[in-house]
Amino acid sequence: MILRVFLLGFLLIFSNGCHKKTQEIVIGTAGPMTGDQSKQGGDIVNGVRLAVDEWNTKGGISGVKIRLEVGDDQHDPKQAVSVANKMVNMGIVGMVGHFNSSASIPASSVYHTAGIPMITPGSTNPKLTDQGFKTVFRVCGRDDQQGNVAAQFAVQSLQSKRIAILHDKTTYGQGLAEEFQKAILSFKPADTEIVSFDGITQGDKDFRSILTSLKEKKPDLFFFGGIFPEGGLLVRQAKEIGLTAPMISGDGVFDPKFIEIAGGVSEGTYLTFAPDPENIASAKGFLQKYKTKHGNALAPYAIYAYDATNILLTALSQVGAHGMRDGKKVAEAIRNLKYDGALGHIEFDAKGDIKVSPYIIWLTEGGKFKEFWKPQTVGVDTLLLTDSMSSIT
Ligand code: ABU
Repeated sequence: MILRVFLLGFLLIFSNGCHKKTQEIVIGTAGPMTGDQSKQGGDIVNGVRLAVDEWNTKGGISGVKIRLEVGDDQHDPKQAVSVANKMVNMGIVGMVGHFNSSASIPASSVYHTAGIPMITPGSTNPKLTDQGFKTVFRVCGRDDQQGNVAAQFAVQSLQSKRIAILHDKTTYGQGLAEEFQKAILSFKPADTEIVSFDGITQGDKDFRSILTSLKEKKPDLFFFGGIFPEGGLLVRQAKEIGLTAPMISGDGVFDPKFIEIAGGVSEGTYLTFAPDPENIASAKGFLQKYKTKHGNALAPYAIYAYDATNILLTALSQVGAHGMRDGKKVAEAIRNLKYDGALGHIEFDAKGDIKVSPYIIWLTEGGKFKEFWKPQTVGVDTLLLTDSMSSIT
């Protein structure tokens, strides 16, 4: 398999039967490109493509152009493995993806076996980098970190006493719900109780029954581990059945589609995500270029895809034409990078996680997401407090 990658790492194209040959460096990206989460998949492709186009405008890597292959895993674990195998056979020398943890984790075994480095822009489940694969990286935070921040907010700021927990039974959604629950319990709040812990089925459209049972538990807050399609419906249907407790959720719900699906009742929802790139000086150039090309709609993970791609291409350029076919060498270059990108300074730890992961709490207000609260301490990691924090009330 590694030999195949070696041979295909530079794809040779013979055009029109003549003997002109064109070399290309092939990288891949993958995520949910169709279906209910295609907004996130599309944002990721846009971020990756912007970086690839910029490199190609400057001549590619040592004069060799970069070609991007896009895979649609439909956030399905089996489809993700199939996409990963296709990517390996197409000779990619690096993967920016996948997006869903339930896709990235099984796909990572395929890339690892083939010796191909992968950097996910958005898979936050801890297992991805806890597997010990030296070729796997992420530019986002982890769910033990965001679960901890959500729990601190619930206990310290909201002073919630009765907390219900829902999740979508996926690797990400259930994993995040468990991290939230673990953090709440670890704080040992004397008079705070977790009143329920239940799963819904991703793709279902009617959650009124489970929300009605949840309402009977009289929660003052309900946590949801999952993605925006179900997050939006939960908030809307909670309102319909008279459940007044606010929802708190994670980065998977952080998308304008959540507000759209909730249909005007998303106000007062709390979400964990990183601080606003609009307030980060290093992000301004990316945001300007992205908006010129794709409009002003919020694309939360596009900037992560952009930085992940630039990190991969920087590492490939460092190891050179022969080194880029050696995934271990490329991974070592990624691990040793001190990269100043759109998101700010990025360095990886031994596992492939970013060294600093600044989760905060956002609030849905006036039909928009607004930075709302930052934690004082985080049990899992140190926070980078950016200049954006000054705007938080
Ligand atoms: N981090 C949010 C959604 C992607 C994932 O499954 O991790």
